[in-house]
Amino acid sequence: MARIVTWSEPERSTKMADSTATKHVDAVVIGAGFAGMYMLKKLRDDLGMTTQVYERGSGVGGTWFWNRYPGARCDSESYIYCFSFDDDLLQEWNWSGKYPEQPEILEYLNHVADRFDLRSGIQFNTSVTAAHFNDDTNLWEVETDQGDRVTAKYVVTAIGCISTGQIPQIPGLDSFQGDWHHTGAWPHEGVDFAGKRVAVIGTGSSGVQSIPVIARESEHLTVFQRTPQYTIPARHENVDQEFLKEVKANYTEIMQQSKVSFAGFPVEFSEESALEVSDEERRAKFEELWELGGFRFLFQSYGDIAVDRRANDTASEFIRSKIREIVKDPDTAEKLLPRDHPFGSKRALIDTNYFDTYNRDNVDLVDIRHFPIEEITPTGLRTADGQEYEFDVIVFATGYDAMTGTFFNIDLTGRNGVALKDKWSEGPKTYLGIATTEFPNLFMITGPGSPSVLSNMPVSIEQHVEWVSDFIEYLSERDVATVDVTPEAEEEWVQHVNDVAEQTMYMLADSWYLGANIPGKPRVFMPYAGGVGVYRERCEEIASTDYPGFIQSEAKEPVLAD
Ligand code: N01
Repeated sequence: MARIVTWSEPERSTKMADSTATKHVDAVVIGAGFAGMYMLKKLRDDLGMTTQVYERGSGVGGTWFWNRYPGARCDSESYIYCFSFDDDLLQEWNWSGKYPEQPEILEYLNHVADRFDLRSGIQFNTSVTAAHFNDDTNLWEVETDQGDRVTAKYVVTAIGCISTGQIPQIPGLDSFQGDWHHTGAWPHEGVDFAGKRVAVIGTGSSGVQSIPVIARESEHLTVFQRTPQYTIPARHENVDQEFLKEVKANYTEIMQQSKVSFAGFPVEFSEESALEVSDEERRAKFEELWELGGFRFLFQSYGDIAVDRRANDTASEFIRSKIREIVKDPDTAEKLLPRDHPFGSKRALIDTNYFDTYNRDNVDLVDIRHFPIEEITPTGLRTADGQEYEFDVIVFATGYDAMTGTFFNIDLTGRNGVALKDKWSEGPKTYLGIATTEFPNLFMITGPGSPSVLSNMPVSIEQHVEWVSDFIEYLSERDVATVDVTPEAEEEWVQHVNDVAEQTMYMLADSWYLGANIPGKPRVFMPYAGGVGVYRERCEEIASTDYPGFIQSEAKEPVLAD
């Protein structure tokens, strides 16, 4: 088993609520990132429900509160990485970077919290430890690590998809005399790398973003790579103010286009085939998109690179040729060439000077595919070929127990005490990624089985929050006591999620989408790959036809627990 990163802050409140008192609210929301913040606004302000949000951090922001590693920024362009629900908010906020940096996103979310008085509904420094559905009262009984006891008709999880960090279980970490950090639990005061020998383990999004910055700041950097990556230059720059003006003049249409698009971005996807053009034409298009930078290379080159291996090979080989071109040392270039999975089968990456970083004199690359790290020693680490390395700081960019890990950190039980962990022991099972059978009145924002991590997150988050809040309003108007998913609807959806995934390249890589990064985790493709627009249509159809697939039980007076 991997070690799970403990997320805590030194300033954590010592105040404990009176553990004997139970309060009642209409809804408990877990988490105060994009999802929890908007959910609070919808339930408390728009529907007038008593709503309590619990957030483990000392501030809002979720992912963007915790991920303060050097180089952390979003891969979605800033003008579409934001809420769209309020026109004034869209108009008044000015992004400075084309791809927003972590501090700027956190500033934005703090602005949203102030603007809509969200902090008053959030209890910070508080982790929900348990949520049990009581079959007699039809209420959720929620407990926190601060001693709170609360009953609620509804529980909404807004816990993020990638929020439980994992550190591989390598013996000896406790003996290490230097400092070590996981990218997702980065110290707020930052880490001073000056004059230090640093190891970065992992070359996913967090590694690829932090490696170039740490290389500049440290005396020496050694990167430990298990799987080489395809990554495209981001071509980051300051936001063009003329462009921003144009965006603001057309925000409604831009956001609407994103909502019905494939991945939550206002771009047309190419429908051309990479196999129906000449080699010269294809190379010219790849070159043009490489120069333009960002996800365009994936979205706007050729439609079949996501589904056809031969088409994909053309893009994969182009990127390999770029790596050979950029990286001067042929041995290092060779180690960096991704060959064991197709482009786009793991999370697509964009970078700033990633490959070029390996041309620096103070950077080394160690391939740990064949000789894994065997032990962390007091002074560094040792790999399976007997090589010893010495470090002052080790950075774990080793990812997350994604999509399900954070659910399992909560003792979550539904009808008849069934534990979610047991129910999902062979992989997550949901209807639409929003609800799961035997867990009545529990809604998940961007849960497994929804487009979530395969999309521009704020677009998918807003869609879920609005759908769930419309559903809760519908249920309240009809005085429904509990709503649960039918086993048939769940089975059918899970099958559909699997069928769609089978048609994609995603099945050809060992990725966290499939749980492959966590030893012992079932190999199941967790997000929904059918696209944001198609998914939205399905959700809307369900909402407009009295929610087939859900069982609405007759109203009965809830009995408040003592
Ligand atoms: O984590 P990852 P991440 N021994 O799982 C390696 C989002 N995100 O934090 O590929 C050695 O992608 C692992 O190797 P391998 C985004 O959705 C977004 O980087 O499994 N190595 C891999 O290289 C992203 O996908 C943004 O063989 C081990 C790395 O560690 C997701 O978060 C920024 C290992 C982990 O990569 C997670 O990204 C950051 C072991 N035992 C994150 N275990 C932006 O929007 C793992 N590795 C920009």
